[in-house]
Amino acid sequence: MKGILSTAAALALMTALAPAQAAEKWDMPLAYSATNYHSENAALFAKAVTEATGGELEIVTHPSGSLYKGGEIYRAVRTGQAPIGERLMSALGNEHPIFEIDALPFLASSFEAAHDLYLASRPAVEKILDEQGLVFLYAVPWPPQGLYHESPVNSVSDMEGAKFRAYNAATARLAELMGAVPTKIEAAEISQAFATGVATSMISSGSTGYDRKIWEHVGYWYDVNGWLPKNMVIANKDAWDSLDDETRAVIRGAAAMAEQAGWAKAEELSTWYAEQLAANGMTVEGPSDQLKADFEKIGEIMTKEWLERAGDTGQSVVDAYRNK
Ligand code: PCA
Repeated sequence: MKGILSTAAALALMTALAPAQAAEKWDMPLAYSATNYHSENAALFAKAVTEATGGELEIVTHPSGSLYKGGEIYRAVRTGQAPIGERLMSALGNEHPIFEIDALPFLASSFEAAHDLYLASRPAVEKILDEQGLVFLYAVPWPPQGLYHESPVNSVSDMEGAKFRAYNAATARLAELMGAVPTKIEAAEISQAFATGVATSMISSGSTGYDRKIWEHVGYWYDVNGWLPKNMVIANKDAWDSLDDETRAVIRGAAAMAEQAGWAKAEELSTWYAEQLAANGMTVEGPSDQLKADFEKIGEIMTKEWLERAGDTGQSVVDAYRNK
């Protein structure tokens, strides 16, 4: 009797455990709002993987920095606390200057140029990620970056002393070169920073201004159109290596789809976001000739400084991009 019972108990236990052992769940931290197209795109990617693997690998997205804040995601994935995640590439300049290449003012300022720059830099990015125990999956751009400010800006000298919200070292340096005072603040904390007067200006896309209802705090957006920074999705290499070939192929396929859809979406929404800023009462304009010239000068300084830091790797990527 005792033997039969324990056999039955063992069987019940095995059936209960079997699916749980076979199926795996990957939590995927994201830094930006659930309704932002990057997050929606990542959610579609996650759903595609979950469905194509029949639930064997379930990917669950956690937007708005709810699982890890933007500034923590890279480390979380690298150390394996999260198997997969999305991070703004240009915020990773401390890891390697190559990650900042898409935040250099006026190096690539259209979607087409940004895509060329992406293709030229991807091999170097993949190599560096690999050395850090990470697997590159896909990257999607933000729309072109513009200047948000509380009052009209005709030249960079109008930015003197402004409290400037920066999202990476490059935008902090840009603020310094404008004579503004930078503070690094993640997108999720923008509303609070502007509401409390910690920041009064920033450079970002129409997308982030729209997500954060920036018209509640500032009245002007100048479409400087200087660069298109990207978010990338990366996986932890140990987690990746633990998957079978079939599952990895499914992820690669879903990543390629997400990348293509994401680039198309960013471009499609770019004008729409600017229209929404205007519809909510903001003055939305191109930069004055003076402001544009000032930014171009700053861009030259920043590119020169970056090339000094990025060495041969940086130079060869810039060459590959320019000789395309
Ligand atoms: N939005 C992000 C990065 C670039 C962008 O357009 C942000 O402001 O944090």
